[in-house]
Amino acid sequence: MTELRHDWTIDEADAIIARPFHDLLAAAHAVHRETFEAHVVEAAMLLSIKTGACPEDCAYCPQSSAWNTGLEPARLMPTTEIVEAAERAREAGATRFCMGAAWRSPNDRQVGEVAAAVRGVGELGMETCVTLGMLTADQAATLANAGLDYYNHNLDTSPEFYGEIITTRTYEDRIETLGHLRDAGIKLCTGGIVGMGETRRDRAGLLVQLARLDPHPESVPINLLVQVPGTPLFGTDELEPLELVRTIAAARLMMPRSVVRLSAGRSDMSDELQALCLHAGASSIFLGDQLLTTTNPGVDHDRALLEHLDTTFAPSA
Ligand code: SAM
Ligand code: DTB
Ligand code: SF4
Repeated sequence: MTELRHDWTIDEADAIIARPFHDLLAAAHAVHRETFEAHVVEAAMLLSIKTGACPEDCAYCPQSSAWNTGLEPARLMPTTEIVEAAERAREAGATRFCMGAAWRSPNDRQVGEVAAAVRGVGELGMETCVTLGMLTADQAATLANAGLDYYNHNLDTSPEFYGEIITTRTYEDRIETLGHLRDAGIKLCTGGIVGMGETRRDRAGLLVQLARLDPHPESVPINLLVQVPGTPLFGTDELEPLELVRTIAAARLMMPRSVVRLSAGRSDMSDELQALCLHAGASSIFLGDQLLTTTNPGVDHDRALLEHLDTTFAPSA
């Protein structure tokens, strides 16, 4: 069993990503099989529970109030509606229900309302995940008391490139929230986005930040940038697709026991590219035809893809 390490350097990560393609994939797939059943994929489903009108200026995000993307903002959804959506997700085969809110950092009343939704979804027997922006230690404890399983809080890119993408918060702000979540005993879902014009060394820098966390995040989402008209990153040169595969393979080798999720951007990926990403060590996807505000392949498409790969969705927890 591969030893876990928390002292990775950027040069090491860069060298892993640069390894000859078939060597890199063979190594990553072998390490993947140490921990995961190669023909099983976890299915999560995502719901935007508060949409748009976000005060942050993330250059990739259609929900920022800084950009004109034509997105219709929506206030926080009532708990009953959230739980009904979770029931539909469970029927579609999802085992984890992820609730996203376009806040920079929620206030205590908002955290309390989301905690009630977490309780309601948890009672369905589904794993719960929320992503609400930055939290205080007390707010993390409130969510833990509601039985929250995972919190998504992405580092998104390297510290060096971060200022090109987001100026309304710092890298340190994100690391601080990850610390509060750890202290509250909530599992971490933290990863980032590739294809934003970053260098390979930036992608290595992101992976090093994630793999230096001790313990490693339980869940590492790798998003391919979804280019939304009106956002600053619309029109960015497309990432050479195999760079996504290499990044996932490196994440697998650096965080051998973390679940790597092939997250946003799958509507823009061929089935063959997705198959390579799953072979390289991704073992979780978002089900359904919508992520937060952008499209996703849809349940029928994903069931057919998995069938072609002799792969099944993980049974409910
Ligand atoms: N507002 C909270 C935050 O930023 O942490 C939670 C919601 S935010 C939309 C969740 C994540 O979605 C971001 O951290 C980012 O990695 C991802 N994301 C947002 N827009 C994206 C896009 N256009 N393409 C790919 N990933 C995106
Ligand atoms: C994550 O890393 N990606 C998901 C989930 N965690 C919250 C969100 C993707 C959002 C893609 C753009 C959109 O749909 O708004
Ligand atoms: Fe706001 Fe999150 Fe979008 Fe950034 S990624 S603009 S914080 S919703």
